[in-house]
This record gives sequence, structure tokens and C-alpha cells, in this order.
Amino acid sequence: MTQPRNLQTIESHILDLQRMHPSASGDFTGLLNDISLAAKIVSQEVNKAGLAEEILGATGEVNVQGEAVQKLDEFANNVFLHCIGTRGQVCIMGSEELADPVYLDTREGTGRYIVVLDPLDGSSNIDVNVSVGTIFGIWRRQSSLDNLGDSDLLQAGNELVAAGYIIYGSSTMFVYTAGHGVHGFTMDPGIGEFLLSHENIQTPFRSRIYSVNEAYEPSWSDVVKDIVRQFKYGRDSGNGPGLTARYIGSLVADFHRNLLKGGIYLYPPTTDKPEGKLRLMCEAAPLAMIAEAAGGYASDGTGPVLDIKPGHLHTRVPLYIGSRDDVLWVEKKISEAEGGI
Ligand code: FBP
Repeated sequence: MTQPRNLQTIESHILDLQRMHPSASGDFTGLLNDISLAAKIVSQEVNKAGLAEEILGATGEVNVQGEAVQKLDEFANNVFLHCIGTRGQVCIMGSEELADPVYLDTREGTGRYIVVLDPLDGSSNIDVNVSVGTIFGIWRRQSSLDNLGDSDLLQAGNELVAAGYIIYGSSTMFVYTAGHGVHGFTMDPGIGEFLLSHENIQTPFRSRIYSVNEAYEPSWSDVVKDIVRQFKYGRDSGNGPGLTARYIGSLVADFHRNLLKGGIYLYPPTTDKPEGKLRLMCEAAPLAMIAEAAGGYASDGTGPVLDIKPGHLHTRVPLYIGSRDDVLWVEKKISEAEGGI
């Protein structure tokens, strides 16, 4: 029998975090615990999806993104909405699956937080048993409860108090940051607990991997075509060593691999998606907070993703994220091409 290496659960880790803030009310701790509970419920459903006809496939609905809603998308959205929305710590919840933000009943609590999430990222991969994930960002309410409005919801990433993702893959992992490093917890299905497995994750400064859907190459700008060509043949010199290519088509899975191994994920603008595909509030900003807390960087090609103030809940952005040296290089190349620096 293997001797357990470390038995710190995510709940006890979050409690330790709370002890660092003597004035803490416990709301934040409660909220992170609710998110980890929702993750456990969704993980169980994802893991047995292949066996449960009723949970596979599409609902027949199309969401605000114009995408076919998968049954597991809907299930995950309802689970998170329920788990996060019932104890009154959260006043507004935004979801990739819902056109409008949900203003929650805060009579039970303080309504101190705003949560925006992508309940099931990469959902087009569910039916083929490829890793999918959940991404979440937590902001603090800015105005009084009876004055809540867009200014509370539409905050930039640099106002995030915490961010994280759950990857439902060969194992289920919960990775988060609340400003004190990036930590990963692996689900032990035997005891149903997330146990600390990756403490203080730091991502390598230089990439070994580049992740992009090259099928869009014909509709990229010349500078983006050149950037990807240089990742393939070796930056600047063009005579190697190039990076290796990996693209799963699930942002959480591609981001997670690159975070641990060193890599850059690119979702550039295309002629038909000039603002990019990925959502700022429920995908790019939370992952940008994690990347930067792990020593990496995230850019929209012209500047830090964390500085972008959303115009609305579903604002989209081009995304270049991962190892700091390569993302900064991409940003420099694009800014030069656009006549910036
Ligand atoms: P959703 O599945 O949440 O809509 O996320 C978008 C996403 O699936 C990312 O996970 C992934 O990286 C990207 O889109 C894949 O896009 P494409 O199929 O255009 O390469």
C-alpha cells in the first residue's frame, strides 16, 4: 500500500489561507469550498459520461456564443449555479452558458463576491472522452448591495481576488490562485477529496510546446503566420531548435499541460473572428491571473490581458498565454507589426 505523500485537502489549504487574513469573514473560504463541491459533482458525471446515454450529446439548444449546448454543459452550469448561489456570499454570477448575468439572492449572506465561469470548457470534446474543464474567476463587489450594477460585474482581470480551473482528465485536478502562489490538488476518487499534489507551481520561462489550431492559418495576419512559423523552425534564427506542437482543442487541457511543461497557447484573431474566439471574463482573465502568478504571462497581442476592462459579460479577446519569454516576444512582434514600438 502506497504511503500517502501529503494529506492536505483543498479545504484545509483554503483555511490556512484564511489564517493569513485575520480580518477574513470566512465568506471566501466558504465560496471556494462550494466551488470544489460543485467540481466533485461534475467530475463524477463527466467520468461516467460514456455510460450514461442521457448525459451525452447536445440538448438541441444554442447558447449565447452560437454553440450547440451539450447536456453536460447544462448539467455543469446548473450544478455550479446551485452550489455557488445558495449561501449568499455571491451577489452576481456570470456564465458562458447564460446570455445575461444572474443577480443572486444575498439575504442569507453578505453578497461580497462576483463569480464568472465557463462551466464546461472544451465541451465539444466530451463525447470523444478528451479532457474538458471548468474555469472560474472571483471578483469583489465594488458598490453597495442595493446599488449593484455593471460596474460590479465588468471588472478587469487585475481586480480578480482569485481564479482557478478544474481539469476533468486522466485524473481530476483543481488548480487555483488567491494571490499566494498557484496550487494544484488531485482528486482521490477513493476518498472523494482533492489532495495537494502540485504546490507553488512555477511555469518554465521558455516554451517547449506551442499550441494553436493551424487550420486557421489562411485567415491569420502575416505577423501571426510568421510567429507560428518561427515557433516551428526556431525563433529569430529560423534554424532550430523549433518547439513541438500540441493542440487538444480544450483550452483548460492545453493551458494545464503548458503550465507544467513550458509552452505557449495561441488563439489569434482570424478574418471571421477579428476579436478572437475566447471570452475575456470566463476564460482569458482567470487563466491570465494563474499564468502570471506562476511566472508566466498573458497578452492579447498588444498588452496584458489582466488590464483589459470588459465591455460586456461575453467580451472576446485574442489570447497568447503561457511561458513569459515567448508571450512577451509575440507581443513585441505584433506591436512592431502594428507600428507600435
Ligand atoms: P468552449 O468549449 O467553452 O466554448 O471553449 C472554447 C474552446 O473549446 C476552447 O476550449 C478551445 O481551446 C477552443 O475553443 C477550440 O477552438 P477551435 O475549435 O476553434 O480550435
